[in-house]
Amino acid sequence: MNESLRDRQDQPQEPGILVGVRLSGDKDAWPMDAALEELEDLATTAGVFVRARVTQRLNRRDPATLVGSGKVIEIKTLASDVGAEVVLFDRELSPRQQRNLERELDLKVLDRTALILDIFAQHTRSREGMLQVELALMEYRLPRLTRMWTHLARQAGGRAGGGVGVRGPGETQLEIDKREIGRRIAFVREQIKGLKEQRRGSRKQRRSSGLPIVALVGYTNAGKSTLLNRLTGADAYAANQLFATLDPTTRRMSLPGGRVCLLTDTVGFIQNLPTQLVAAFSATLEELEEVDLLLHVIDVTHPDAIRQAETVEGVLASLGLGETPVLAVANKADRLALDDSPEAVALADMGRNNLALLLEVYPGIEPVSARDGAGLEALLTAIEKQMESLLVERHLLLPFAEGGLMARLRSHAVVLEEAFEPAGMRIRVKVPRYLLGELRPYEVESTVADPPADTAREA
Ligand SMILES: Nc1nc2c(ncn2[C@@H]2O[C@H](COP(=O)(O)OP(=O)(O)OP(=O)(O)O)[C@@H](O)[C@H]2O)c(=O)[nH]1
Ligand SMILES: [Mg+2]
Repeated sequence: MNESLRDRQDQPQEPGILVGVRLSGDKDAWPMDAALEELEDLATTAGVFVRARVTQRLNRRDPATLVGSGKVIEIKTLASDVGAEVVLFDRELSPRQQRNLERELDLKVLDRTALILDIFAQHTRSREGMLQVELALMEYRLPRLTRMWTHLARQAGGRAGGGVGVRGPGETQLEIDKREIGRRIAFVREQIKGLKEQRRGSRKQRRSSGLPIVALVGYTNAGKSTLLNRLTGADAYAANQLFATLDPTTRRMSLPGGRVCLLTDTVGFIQNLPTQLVAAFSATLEELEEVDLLLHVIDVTHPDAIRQAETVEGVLASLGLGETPVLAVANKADRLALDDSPEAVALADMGRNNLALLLEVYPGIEPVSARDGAGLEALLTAIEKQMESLLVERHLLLPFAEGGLMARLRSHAVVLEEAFEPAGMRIRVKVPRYLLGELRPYEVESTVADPPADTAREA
């Protein structure tokens, strides 16, 4: 269990238990222990204090209650022994299974999807994010509307009330009949469409600022927002919670050579993302399509660092970002050096072991500490080098009247040589591709014997 995650929770906590279920045919699934650790982190983030765990391996699922009737009785006894009020399943429950389980256990029963939705409902702030979460909640709850749910929802009456799984902007809708919800779903979809257009507009604007864009990606809680804050002086919300960031921030970042780029945060990834949330995610992840470089932030001290990194790679590939250059960052390296307590020693050992494994996959991985700043200069230099490798070389004769363009070249490009001539500045420069169109009118033949422009890319 993630003790520090639990320590920082400030909201009232609901006592609960976790139920892990594996079917014999489950392929690609995370090992039960790792999956339950993560479920506990999700539960803690959502405000549940986990008091016990139950696991079961099944040959076939029971269509009525997922687990067998004997297990249901075991869960009920355990829940009563530890005083649990909520039972969390590490597996999607059908609406029927959820209803039956709630009836038989006489407790609130939620699955992993409901838990993640609950966290999203608590953490999102932007209008588009709220609408996306409302849509996902309505779609999730519609087939699950039962007396118990509507009853709880009525009690809730606000974003924070009602406990885990019944919060969020959707709950007032639970009091209306399903047809009304259907109408609301259509309305929210329209609103989202409108906001999406707006976002495309502002994205275009950002692109036309001409600055290269670097995006922080990675598993949830890896330290992306902390790194953004550290590198740009932003004050984005960073916390020991899963999905702390749902509405990402973008800031300007200066590189050691004086060039400037945009650094943008993103929503954290997680294994086995519930389908209802893929749309909500992909909305913000669309922004990644135009990114010049991805910084893959890995919490090198996490017991599942390697599996998390693989999950992130999988999500990036599924988003069609397989070709975007990636620089791996091994974050929380400050925790590798602690040596005061046995726990710290064990953590540091595991972290070093992770780092060694990661080095095999990402030979250029940069160990850093977003918290204390160690390794960040080397990281910035590596970013700059990566960006430069994406530049192409051009020879230009720039009229003196184009002072603005010259200034942009100085901040966006690498000027290799320059000389005054009567007609303007003759310069040899390495430029990012997005400036090529603008520079075309001023391109001239090389005067010195230089390598042809195309080979400059590999330089
Ligand atoms: N020790 C240590 N802790 C760190 C470091 N970087 C981040 N953290 C902690 O890790 C936790 C998560 O940090 P965030 O920056 O919110 O992580 P994130 O990747 O943005 O997470 P989500 O937005 O939830 O996906 C916070 O408690 C940070 O203080 C680091 O370099 N060292
Ligand atoms: Mg964050």
